Amino acid sequence: MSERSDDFLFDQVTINVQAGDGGNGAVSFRREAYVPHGGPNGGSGGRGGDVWLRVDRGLNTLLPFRRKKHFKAGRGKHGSGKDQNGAYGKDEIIRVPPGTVVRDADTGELLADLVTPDQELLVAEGGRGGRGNAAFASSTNRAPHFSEKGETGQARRLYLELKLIADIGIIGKPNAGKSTFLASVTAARPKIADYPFTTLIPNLGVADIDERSVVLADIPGLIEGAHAGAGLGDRFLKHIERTRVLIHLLDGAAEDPLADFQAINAELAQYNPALARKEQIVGFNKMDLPDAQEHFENFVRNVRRNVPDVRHDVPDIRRDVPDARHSIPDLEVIPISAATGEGVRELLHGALAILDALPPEEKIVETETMPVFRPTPDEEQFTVEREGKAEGVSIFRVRGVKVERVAQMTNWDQDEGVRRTHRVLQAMGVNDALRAAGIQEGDFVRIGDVEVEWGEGSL
Ligand SMILES: Nc1nc2c(ncn2[C@@H]2O[C@H](COP(=O)(O)OP(=O)(O)OP(=O)(O)O)[C@@H](O)[C@H]2O)c(=O)[nH]1
Ligand SMILES: [Mg+2]
Repeated sequence: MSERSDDFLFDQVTINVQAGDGGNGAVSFRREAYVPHGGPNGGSGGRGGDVWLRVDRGLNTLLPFRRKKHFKAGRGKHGSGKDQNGAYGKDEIIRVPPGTVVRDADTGELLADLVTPDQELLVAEGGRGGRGNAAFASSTNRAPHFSEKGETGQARRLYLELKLIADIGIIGKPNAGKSTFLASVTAARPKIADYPFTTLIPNLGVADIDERSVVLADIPGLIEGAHAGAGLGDRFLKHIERTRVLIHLLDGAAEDPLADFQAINAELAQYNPALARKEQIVGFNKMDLPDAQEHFENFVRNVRRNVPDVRHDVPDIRRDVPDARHSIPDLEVIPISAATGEGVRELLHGALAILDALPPEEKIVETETMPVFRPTPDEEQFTVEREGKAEGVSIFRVRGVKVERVAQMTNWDQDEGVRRTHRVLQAMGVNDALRAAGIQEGDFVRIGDVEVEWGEGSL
């Protein structure tokens, strides 16, 4: 992945997401007239907000992430007296375009391929709220003087990559008129100009035709060597992978439209043979110009002869038929003028007919890395290791989902709360494991960000 192309293409980005921390639980007691010792009524903190990705069909680039790469959900409100629980933290919803492939940036694990509009993915979970002292009241402790802190929200780095999803991809050399065509059949208003590489980010448009909607992607122009990255071609070609039918647009007024046609097809084949096998229909553009009119007949006559060569990698029994050119599937060539609108509906209809003839289920969803199977970690499990030794004092590290959560949610300045935590850790077997590991009076124990001194009876 080159930084160079990221600057303006921006179809891949790493972002940071941080879910909200849970609110803290409160310590509070009822105060009523004539009741000298009211019961505990400290409410619990609210859950922290989650971070979600949501597919927004109106987006077709990751460009907004150029400015904003950090996302944070709201923290839960703290609990308070009179059994008031804190409000939940606000969720953070990050909008992404359809076709966003989501990976954990640190492990590379594929989390999801977000292809359907409004699809949602939970990417960081909010921390739970800390319990207030009311929640700890029991027959043995009717007036607990402690509460929990809120749990820290999950933080994560995500790698997002956009691979557009469209029914029809419009491909061709730079300046062929792809964007003009898109604009003529959809409401999209891409930039159009009389120089190559006007389009740098694929444009999406929706064509309403025959009472249905089809999504078209105007892919930036391809040049020779595209498959190897020339003109950023490899970045554009990957978008073609997720289109089902190709409209191959030619500048009919160019010097040699047939050579252009073959060059592009060769790039497709070299990038990925499956691309060369994708169904195509040709739009022979700029027919309003005399040069194009002049080239048209010749193109149609010769293109058929050349198609089997272009699709040389297709295992097709028909290639063995002596006169292959009559038996290859007909490549439709529609003369059009994207500028005047002549023939554009016909071209679109032709592409639709091909689309409809395709088998309904064609895999477009990313599977190149299957999600890794991870058994849900046993929360109770933990490990103990000696982390270091300094001036005769050892430091032990305890790791585990539950131990870390318990330690993090403890208010270490509340004696009763600290004692309760000790009991929980004792019951989990943490103390025994530390003794077995050789811990001595005066050593330190680290759990998450917490560090406590070890004394017999203290932990
Ligand atoms: N005469 C004529 N000019 C056209 C036609 N279609 C497009 N053009 C012109 O050709 C030039 C290129 O058109 P674009 O639509 O920007 O071409 P493109 O294929 O999107 O180009 P890139 O984005 O650079 O790959 C513009 O000046 C258009 O006005 C047509 O049918 N007839
Ligand atoms: Mg363009």
